[in-house]
Amino acid sequence: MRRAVCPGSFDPITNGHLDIIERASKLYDVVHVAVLINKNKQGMFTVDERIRLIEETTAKYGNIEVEAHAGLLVDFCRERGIPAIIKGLRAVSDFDYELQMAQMNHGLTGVETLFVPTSPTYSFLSSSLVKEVASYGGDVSHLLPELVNRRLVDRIAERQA
Ligand code: COD
Repeated sequence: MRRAVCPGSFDPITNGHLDIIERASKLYDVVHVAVLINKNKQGMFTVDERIRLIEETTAKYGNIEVEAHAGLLVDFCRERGIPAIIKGLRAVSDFDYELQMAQMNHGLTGVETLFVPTSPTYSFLSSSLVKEVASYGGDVSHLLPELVNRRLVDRIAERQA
């Protein structure tokens, strides 16, 4: 069984994430989506909410397992026998940090990182930008799965009430 992991914060999942997950799902038998918990970062969505949004938007691929993880990504991989991390690369600006993480992770346990070039449509897209634009009333519906866009608009309205 060939396994890989797509890790991230997914706060919330965007069409850019989905594109990478979908492409990984065609290359591997099982794709684990790991929602990494960062205790120092207050998210827009709780970890459980992020997991549910990922599960609902990736169910159609049929081979995705979604879990939260607090700690090192290499430990997530080691505990599950996952040999490969899949990362999307948006631009040269992503490369420096992604390369450092890939080399550190490989040095720690030998896990490989594979980079998938983002689709040009999503090369400017990040969860943070989407949240910022939406919080000022901008329309980001073309950048998110419909369900995620609805939840984001509702969450911002709740917070601004
Ligand atoms: N197009 C393509 N890919 C995208 C896009 C897009 N528009 N947006 C995001 N992605 C991909 C990228 O590969 C990105 O790395 C990944 O999705 C996750 O993105 P985010 O924004 O949800 O999550 P990040 O960048 O905050 O995630 C960083 C990690 C949580 C993966 C990282 O910090 C980590 O591995 N943490 C665990 C602790 C650890 O092991 N630390 C040591 C690292 S050496």
